[in-house]
Amino acid sequence: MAEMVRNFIGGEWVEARGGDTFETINPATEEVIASVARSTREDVDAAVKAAKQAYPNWRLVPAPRRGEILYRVAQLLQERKENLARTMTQEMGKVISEARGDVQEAIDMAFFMGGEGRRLLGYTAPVEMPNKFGMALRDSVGIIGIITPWNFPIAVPSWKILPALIAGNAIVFKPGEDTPRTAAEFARVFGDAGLPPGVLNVVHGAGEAGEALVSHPGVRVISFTGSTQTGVKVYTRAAELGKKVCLEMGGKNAIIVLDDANIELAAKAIIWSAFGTTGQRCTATSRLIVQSGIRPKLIDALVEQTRQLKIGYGIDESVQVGPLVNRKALEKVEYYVGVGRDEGVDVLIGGGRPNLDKGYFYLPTLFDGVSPDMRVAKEEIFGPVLSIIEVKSLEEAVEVNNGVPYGLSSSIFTENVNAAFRAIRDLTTGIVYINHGTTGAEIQFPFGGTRGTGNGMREAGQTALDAFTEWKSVYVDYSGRLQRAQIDNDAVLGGLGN
Ligand code: UN1
Repeated sequence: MAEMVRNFIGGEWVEARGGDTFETINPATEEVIASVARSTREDVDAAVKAAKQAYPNWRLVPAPRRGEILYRVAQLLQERKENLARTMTQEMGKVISEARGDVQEAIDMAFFMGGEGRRLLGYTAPVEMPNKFGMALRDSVGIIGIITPWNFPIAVPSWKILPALIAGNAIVFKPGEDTPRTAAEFARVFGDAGLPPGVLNVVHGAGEAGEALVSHPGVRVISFTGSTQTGVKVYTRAAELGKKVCLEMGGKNAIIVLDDANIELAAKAIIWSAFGTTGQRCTATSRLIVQSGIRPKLIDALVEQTRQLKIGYGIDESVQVGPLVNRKALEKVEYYVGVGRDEGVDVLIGGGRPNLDKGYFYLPTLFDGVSPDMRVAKEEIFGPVLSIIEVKSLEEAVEVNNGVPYGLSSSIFTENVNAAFRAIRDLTTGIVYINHGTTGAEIQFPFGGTRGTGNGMREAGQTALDAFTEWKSVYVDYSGRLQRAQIDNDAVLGGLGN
């Protein structure tokens, strides 16, 4: 019997008010895992109400105390890491070692943001008059709406929930509809760590719940990670309502390999970045930009290593590539492989489904002979497909790298320090790697991208706090009299004259 996954509202596990449900499916076995509350506007309303009730007390809990709860969250995540990872693999298909890494990112973030409880730094600066003091403080915003995808079902929510909490906000969280059970177990950790009821609420569901959250007048900030298509809708709707939005959307990330690169290192990094998580990372490598001299040897190595990848159910420790998350995702990959073929690419390996009776699997696929203007070189496929583009020089490689609508991550393999530093200067992505694949960002640095990847905000690091705080500038006049500057200002504003 499939279990029931409920909403978490005001510290209680509750079914959707209308009683509707949907199913979550194991993409490797196609078995139903759980029946899940399908939330409507009413459920979102109830969650916002619970958050509103909890917020006034939570914002007054001293930040170091809030930080202690986050440390406790980190410890519980450590204790439950294996179970959380297994649930994740069952629910969305990434291989178990990667699922452990996903939970680890949340642990790292909880320790990091717990520490922010003793910082949340503002600043003071000199002021113009004697006996006057000025400071800028980070203040909480209120109720935060968080909408996340299924591909990093614990890491990505943690990048939003933890900074929002340390800053003293209350949250309504709508997780991806493919990973509700993982999200529910993650939310349980916060309750068990002593977070007061109503500070973090979870509503499961699809578009309707998401739309209700974005449109709710009680929610001041929306932090969204997901597809560009949905992200743009979120941004548009939120703009009408004057809300602050933090967007993390697609990527079309490239690894550049120059002739002088360490070929073994480059090949391994390309395989891992392109086919890890079955290519379903926004940081995944979907383009290889390779200089002509090294190209033949590198391609031989890639074809050989791709052939050896073990595909299957990621609960098995020896499996390296799991399934796509659902049938729709699989069909999207099939569609794009068709587009590639029509555009005249050369399919070096893959290009079809493996011989397995069940599951949404697709063979890791290498496209050669790709030119930068092809659709497969510009559009996000979000699957195990790597497009290989040949270039003559570093300059051309940089131009190809930068010439896509996205700007999340990029990488260059070279042993030449001058080339590496030129790349750091000229690659226009939010994240740049030297001699390392395009994935694996660490939580203490800003995470996010340029161009169509986002809207200029960044997650992780201290910059994460920018989405979840308002600056409050405070002036304290301790002179005990009306000072000259104040009179001057009043004169300007109120026409008092001198
Ligand atoms: C994502 O793909 O949505 O850099 C996040 C990485 C991970 C996070 C990726 N730390 O690959």
